[in-house]
Amino acid sequence: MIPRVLAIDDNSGILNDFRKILMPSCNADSGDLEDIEGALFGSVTAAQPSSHCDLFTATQGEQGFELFNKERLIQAFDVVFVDMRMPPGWDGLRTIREIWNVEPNQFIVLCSAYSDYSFAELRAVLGNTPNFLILNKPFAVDEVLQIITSVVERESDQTRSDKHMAADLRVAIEDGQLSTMFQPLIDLATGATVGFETLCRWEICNKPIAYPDQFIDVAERYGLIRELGAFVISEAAAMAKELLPGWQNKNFPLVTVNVSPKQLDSSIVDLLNSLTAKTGIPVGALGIEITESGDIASDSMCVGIIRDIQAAGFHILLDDFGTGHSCLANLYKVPFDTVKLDREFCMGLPQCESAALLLQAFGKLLTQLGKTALVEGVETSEQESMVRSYGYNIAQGFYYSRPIRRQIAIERFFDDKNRSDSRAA
Ligand code: G
Ligand code: G
Ligand code: MN
Repeated sequence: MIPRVLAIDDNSGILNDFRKILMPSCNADSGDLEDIEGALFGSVTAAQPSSHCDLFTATQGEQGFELFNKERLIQAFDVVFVDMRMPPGWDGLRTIREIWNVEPNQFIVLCSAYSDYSFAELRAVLGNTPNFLILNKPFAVDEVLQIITSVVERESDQTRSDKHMAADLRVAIEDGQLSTMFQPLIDLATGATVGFETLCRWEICNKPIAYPDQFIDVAERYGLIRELGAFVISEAAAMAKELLPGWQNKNFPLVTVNVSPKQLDSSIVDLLNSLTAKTGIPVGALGIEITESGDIASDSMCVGIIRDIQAAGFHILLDDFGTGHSCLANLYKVPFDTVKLDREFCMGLPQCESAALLLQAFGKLLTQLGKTALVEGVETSEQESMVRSYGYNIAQGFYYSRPIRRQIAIERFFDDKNRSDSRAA
């Protein structure tokens, strides 16, 4: 892949030199600027054909940021070079801050001819990030090429492809390309659908662009999980509003939504409250599934926010319990209403005796702790009978349904309700 580079400098002579170094096959304006080129870079003939980059240039900070913001949506930049002083507009520091504001992992090289700030001062102002370098002017051709080569090579193929996925995902979020599916949650006592888990999808014409396991992880690492989460939560609230007339089991939410611990900041409580106020759904109709990644119980900020969400009236579920970072202390230190046993256990049934024993013991424990016990991954009627006998309240799995589209989910919910109504009558 050809490295993508942006150079922002108010000296058009320097930009021209960047063109000569990085786009040797294109003829930059030659002639009048060749004199200063020698002074700054030495000979540009050192550039090899392999040094070819996709180069973008701007002469002012604002203009450079606008170009960055537009082009990053098409493809991420590998390196951005920013001049320190660019009167009359934004200086280098302001420009860098604006760029990091929209793309926190962008690798940036600050080019400075003057020691306006010491390296330590710049670090103090800009924060300690590995994605930052200072290049003192005048610099040599080789230095520019080496920086670009090392940044590009430093990144494994995986990192580069993640970075591109992050750029695409940002566009997908902004352009409304994400969608949601809903998987039924079944009351094991009555067999009725009591609610749905909301699951995010990234598809075009029903073909996945990427699976949630991949893009949720990328969203978390590239600062996109809040925007993605806000979309999914608003879809969940809209779904809950549709289902509201059929809500019977008020101890259990109509719709749940996955929230990763990285989304847990104080803004999430405001977001949830404003959505319930806007849609008019009772807060208890929404459930928040907290994925068990890391040790939530020892993270006092995380626990505090979960408590705030619960105090506001939302139902809290602990997701994927029993695998990964499962911490038993979560069961009493964090106020979960429902615990979802990871599908791994149920999928071991009926052959695996240990899985059966663990499920049985956890079922009993959760009941004694006063939690709603939900088991995931039910794929057969035999598994269903077993988990029902172990005291689980709610089940989820392919035996009942795969995640389905919203309209189908709504029809199924009200069909189920009609059936259970006629059973009761
Ligand atoms: O739907 P699927 O089984 O492919 O989902 C894979 C994983 O992605 C699940 O563990 C699920 O919790 C997670 N996931 C799906 N949608 C969302 C979402 O909207 N937000 C978060 N944080 N995780 C999600
Ligand atoms: O981790 P979380 O509970 O969010 O995962 C939900 C995902 O688990 C769903 O999107 C779905 O794709 C998957 N899932 C749900 N039920 C089953 C099941 O019975 N078997 C398998 N293999 N996967 C399931
Ligand atoms: Mn989940």
